Amino acid sequence: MTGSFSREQLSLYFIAGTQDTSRDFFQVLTEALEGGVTMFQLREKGEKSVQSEEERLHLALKAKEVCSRFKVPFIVNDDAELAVKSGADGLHVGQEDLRASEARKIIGSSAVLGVSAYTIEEAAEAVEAGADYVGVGPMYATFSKQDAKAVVGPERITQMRESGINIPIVAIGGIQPEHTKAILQSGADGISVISAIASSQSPRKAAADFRSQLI
Ligand code: TZP
Ligand code: MG
Repeated sequence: MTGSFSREQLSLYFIAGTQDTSRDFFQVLTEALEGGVTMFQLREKGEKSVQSEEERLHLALKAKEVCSRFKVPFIVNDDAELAVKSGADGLHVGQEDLRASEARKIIGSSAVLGVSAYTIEEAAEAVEAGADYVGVGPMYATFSKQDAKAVVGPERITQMRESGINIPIVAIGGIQPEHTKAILQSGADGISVISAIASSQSPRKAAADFRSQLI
């Protein structure tokens, strides 16, 4: 795994799995990358996702290949073994997944490690465990995560910054292009998006709309 990672790469972080797209998954991914996505996370989750280990590896290898054409980091959600096997650039874990410190041991020091943090305490723990960035949300109401917690809004990011969390932060949950400015003003380095890009009729245009708000 490679480990070059910068705050700018979090600007427009697209997250998706096959369950999030009604059209061909790789077509959607390619168009999103053409529109200006700066990082991608493969998040196969739920009943409609690909279940077999072999198929997941195939999917990850292909997604990694597509991302590498655009020089965009490829991150795997939850599954450290899949991240290693596919040669992903990094791994993202939630609070209910593998512990961040364990994840770091498995993926090594040069891979990118992202951790979901709902509270200031969780963010501080993630920093301690060696996270490269934290994902904070839900910012707004979301339909893409069944067990999503109550909305926290951009204020939570401001609180984290005020309490001294200084690693890169990416906001998540219900984000539309018009939310971008408020989120960046709260202290985030970028936004992560599932449905506003994955369910769009034109993922390219959706990604470009976000990009135009990020300047
Ligand atoms: N974690 C917190 S909210 C969320 C995740 C994975 C879902 C974000 O999806 P969307 O469609 O951008 O609201
Ligand atoms: Mg998870």
